[in-house]
Amino acid sequence: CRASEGKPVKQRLLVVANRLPVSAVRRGEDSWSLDISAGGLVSALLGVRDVDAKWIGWAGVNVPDEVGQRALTKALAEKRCIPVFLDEEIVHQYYNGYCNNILWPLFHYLGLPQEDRLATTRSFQSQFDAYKRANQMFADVVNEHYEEGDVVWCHDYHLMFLPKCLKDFNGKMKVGWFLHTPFPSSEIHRTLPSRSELLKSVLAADLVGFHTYDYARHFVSACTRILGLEGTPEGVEDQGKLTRVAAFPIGIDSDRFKRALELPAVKVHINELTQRFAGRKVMLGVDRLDMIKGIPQKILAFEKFLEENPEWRDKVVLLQIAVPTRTDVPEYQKLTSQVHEIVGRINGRFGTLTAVPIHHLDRSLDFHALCALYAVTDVALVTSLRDGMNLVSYEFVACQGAKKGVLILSEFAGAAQSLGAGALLVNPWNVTEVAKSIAYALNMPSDEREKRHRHNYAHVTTHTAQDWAETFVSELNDTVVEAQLRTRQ
Ligand code: ADQ
Repeated sequence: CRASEGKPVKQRLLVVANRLPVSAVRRGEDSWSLDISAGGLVSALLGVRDVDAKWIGWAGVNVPDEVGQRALTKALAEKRCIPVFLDEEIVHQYYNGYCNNILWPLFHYLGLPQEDRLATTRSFQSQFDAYKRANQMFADVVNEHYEEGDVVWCHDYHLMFLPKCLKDFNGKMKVGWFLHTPFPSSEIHRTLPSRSELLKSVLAADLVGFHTYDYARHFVSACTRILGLEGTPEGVEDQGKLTRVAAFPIGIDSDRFKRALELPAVKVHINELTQRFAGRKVMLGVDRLDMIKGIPQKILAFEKFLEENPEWRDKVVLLQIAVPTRTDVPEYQKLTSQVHEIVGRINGRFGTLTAVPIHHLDRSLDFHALCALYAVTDVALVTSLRDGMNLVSYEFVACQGAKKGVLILSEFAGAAQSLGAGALLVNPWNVTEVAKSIAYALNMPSDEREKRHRHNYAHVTTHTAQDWAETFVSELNDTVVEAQLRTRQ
């Protein structure tokens, strides 16, 4: 808190992310309906004490006319959101192109899309130019709303160019940047044609944060190897200017899950699911339908498990809930068909007239349905090929009460660093190993389950989203204070 005339004043925070936490639907020329999405970031920031936060981002819709833009801006202001308007062409080049076709696969070690590798190489420069233009548009909106003393927190790989744009405008602005994906090994980052420009613009921030120590280390070594700068225990130094680099592992709002489990509607749902799957162990996967989540690998491992453990065939069911994303992209359409094909084959192979081993749903579930599913699950399977953190693993743990279910977790998810001692860690590419872990999890003695669960539960309930946001914002404040002190000395 800052004090003003004796009254405490809340720290003003501008949160800048590609997407605002709302979905906007146009109802008329000048009317909009807005739905706030209670994502992890929103609940994290709602829980931060003494902060007065506003959001700046794209509303996810194209609004070409001024009347519509004015009406949307007004409606969003009531939700403490400020829109950045991006036209279709820039969304295509910046968001679909540079962010999702280049940075997303590269940061997850998947390389560039196989089929259009050459086309991507050809269009690289125009997409990068659009990326910089889009970042400048975000910066213009921040600059318009910035007041002295504000703290600006930029989020994710969409906005790596933003810290530089902001500092060019006002060197005194406190700017933090946090990456929600992994930061890959410097050997991977080196392959990016815009490698230096991106690193330099991120380094313009005062504080740079990652989910894990490894990602932070990769970033620092990219700066030392590619830019020739000096890495220090605190971060990266360039001509006397220190950019603090540190790990800030995200968490969830575990109380929200605990409260949901007490609701009568959720209890009814839990009872229904318990009856529906009586006599069978429930295994669960909840993922966005994205290549990084390793869904085909997970299902193939489950098939291997059924092959090798015939005694379990009618005693276990895998529920795979996969929210479709980027449905207009051919690679994602191919992934959907591939998953459907594998599920169909396994159900044909091991199903009976009354039961199938896999229930696969291509859809999102509402929060209460999701909590009920987590609660009835015996074994959760998180087999991401790479994942910045993976909040599903945390949510599953938070919803496990008496059951004390087992978490099988990819060693390539950031969550493996925090839940590693409680979970069964696997290499998702090794289906034989994952199949063995499934068998081990299903047969695990109750005292071992309890011990593992206790470890995970203690972590998830004490490292919350609110702690994450509070720590980042307070360190960002301190960093700038330190920097000012240095210049005064
Ligand atoms: P995501 O890749 O989206 O996030 P994750 O961390 O697992 O991955 O979060 C997904 C969220 O969506 C969870 O809250 C989950 O409940 C929800 N969800 C997923 N499938 C769902 C379904 N079928 N129905 C309903 N809800 C569903 C990115 C990074 C992660 C990082 C987070 C936060 O890729 O690595 O953990 O940001 O930094």
